[in-house]
Amino acid sequence: LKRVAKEVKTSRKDKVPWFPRKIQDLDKCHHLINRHNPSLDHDTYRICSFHYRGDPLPHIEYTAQETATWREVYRKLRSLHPTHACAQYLDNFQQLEEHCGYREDNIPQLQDVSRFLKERTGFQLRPAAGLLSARDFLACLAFRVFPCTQYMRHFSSPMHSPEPDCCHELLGHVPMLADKEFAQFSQDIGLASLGSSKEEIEKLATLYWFTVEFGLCKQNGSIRAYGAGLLSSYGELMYALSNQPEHKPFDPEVTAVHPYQDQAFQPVYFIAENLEDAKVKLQRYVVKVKKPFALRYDPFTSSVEILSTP
Ligand code: HBI
Ligand code: FE
Repeated sequence: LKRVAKEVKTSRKDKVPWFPRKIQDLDKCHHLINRHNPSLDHDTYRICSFHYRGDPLPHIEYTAQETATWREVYRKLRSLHPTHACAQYLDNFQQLEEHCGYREDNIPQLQDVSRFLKERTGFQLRPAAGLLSARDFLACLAFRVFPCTQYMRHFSSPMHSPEPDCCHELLGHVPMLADKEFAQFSQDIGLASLGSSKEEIEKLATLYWFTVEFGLCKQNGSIRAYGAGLLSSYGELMYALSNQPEHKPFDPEVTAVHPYQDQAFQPVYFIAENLEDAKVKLQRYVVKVKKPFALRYDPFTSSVEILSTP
């Protein structure tokens, strides 16, 4: 108790919010927002549990109804991807079909997907019981851990889910997390968030929103989607690449403070030259984020070293 009191006192003095220093600390990063979503029926909650590091990823027996919802979403999205998704997404999706049981009649298991990602980019999945706070969510990315919901959206609206669900994670995020540039980009947003102020977290969450969720990029003279919110939404994917919304070039300074929409389609999307360019631009942006210390990620121990303190 004395030690805790001392830590609280020190962190108050320095005004640095607590943050995880090593991957094991992520067990303390699962604060949920809207814990009980009325759109998810009672049965869904059999799939919402807290997960601690080291526990095996739960194997879920999905019901016939859940699998039917998956099939519908899978078919519909797959018909659009060849013309709307970026090349990295398409290539990795093919790998997931070969190695991880991605099929219209099978919902892949997180254990298999996590093992695959670990081999490709070092990312691993951690089951999440719902929407995490931005701070906790971004902190996980710093350690190449991706929080992943495992439950299925309600069957009454297969093409829409108000919260992330396994369709969004598996069909939206996972293929991109197997890409090296994208993995580094995601981790860099996460590392920038550690110990940052509330205002800075808000900017990083906005950057995350317009890139990892709703990002577009140029590819061979056309525009393609790499954001998971687009790749997992038939309606918004078509709309984003139509001439209806505004398209602006990705510029972290501008993107980080742009208002965003989480109840309807975005009025604006940001287009990156390519994923590597987005990564380089983000790296230039995050070094300017003011913090009283510098951090270095050590991949051998999955921990962050504090390089300088005030
Ligand atoms: N939580 N489980 C989960 N999945 C997300 O994609 C997610 C989240 N919390 C916050 C969040 N995304 C973003 O909107 C940003 O606030 C980081
Ligand atoms: Fe998401």
